[in-house]
Amino acid sequence: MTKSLVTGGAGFIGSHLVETCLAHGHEVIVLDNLSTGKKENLPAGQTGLQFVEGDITDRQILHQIAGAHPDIDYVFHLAALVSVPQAMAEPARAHAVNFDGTLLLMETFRGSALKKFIFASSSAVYGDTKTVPVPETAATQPVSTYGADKLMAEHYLRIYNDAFNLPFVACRFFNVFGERQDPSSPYSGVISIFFDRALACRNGEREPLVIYGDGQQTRDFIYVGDVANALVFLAESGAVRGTVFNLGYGKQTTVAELARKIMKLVGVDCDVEFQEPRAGDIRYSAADISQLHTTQFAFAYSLDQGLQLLWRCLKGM
Ligand code: NAD
Ligand code: UD2
Repeated sequence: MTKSLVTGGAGFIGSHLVETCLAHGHEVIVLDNLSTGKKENLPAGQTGLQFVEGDITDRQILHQIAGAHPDIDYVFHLAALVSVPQAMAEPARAHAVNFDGTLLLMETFRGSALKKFIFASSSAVYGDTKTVPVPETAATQPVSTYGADKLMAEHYLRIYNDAFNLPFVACRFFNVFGERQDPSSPYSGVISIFFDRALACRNGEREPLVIYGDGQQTRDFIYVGDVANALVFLAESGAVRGTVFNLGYGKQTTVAELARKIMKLVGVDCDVEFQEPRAGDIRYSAADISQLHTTQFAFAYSLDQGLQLLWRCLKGM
């Protein structure tokens, strides 16, 4: 039986990945410190799923897991301190998790029979690139400590791949959205915030939906179900190793258009307030996904289908 370790498995993307791994017949061990994740995100009482509450920076826990499970096939490494403002406010703390934690995990599996180490990287490695859509070969110039740590981890993965035969795949996620994304922080994903606002508006609250800037900035929004599918596909594809992939749909949507789509789905016409652009906001962002197209992977969803699935879930809550 295939065995997978998912760090950050109780988080937004991680919990979807766990479901996909289980659906593919994997036995799954989740390692999560529940700093932003929740145990309730994981399927309850599921056979083949083991939850370990612990920190990726804890050497002892990593050795315990690797010792108890010498037959782990895949490590999906998603645990991270994901808030960019927090990573800027506390660079050393963020680095300890986002880089040192990743290195510890690589080191734990050096010399093991691991088939692949799959790393959740970010479009943040590019910084404010002028190349849109941006290919993986574009210059990387992160503008945040978060992006710099993700990039440094990619470099180490390549070195471990080449020098120590630890196969890896790194996926640079663009803007991921879907069920279980937490809308509660001002830096939460814009889709979760817009749905939250639109629902409040539907319930008669008068708080406006806020667009920072003129709303013409673009993002490449990708539904979490496709991210989870891609990660498992790239893990299981024997021929794929030592490669970095962009993970987006390769399509740009403006924030204003997104607001319209969400209000239409929810059936409301909320007040929209335009505020000053956010400091450091990137103007245009989209993935060049030619590299992903060299594999047999096919997306199962689209932005509109993902929005509909998310809306169906929120309606039922
Ligand atoms: P999330 O906060 O929901 O998930 C992160 C998970 O990691 C949480 O469950 C958290 O409790 C856990 N965690 C954090 N620090 C830990 C530690 N030291 N030890 C053990 N567990 C720890 O965020 P997410 O959006 O699901 O992000 C998952 C991954 O995807 C992250 O690596 C993030 O950098 C990357 N990513 C996400 C996006 C996006 O659009 N959401 C974009 C680019 C990259
Ligand atoms: C994403 C990541 C961030 C980092 C960054 C790197 C998420 C949630 N954030 O930030 O972690 O990797 O990329 O470039 O994936 N907006 C509004 N109104 C709102 C909220 C947001 O107009 O209420 C705008 C915001 O100013 C931005 C766009 O929507 O122009 C997307 O915002 P976001 O926070 O969802 O994601 P982003 O791309 O800024």
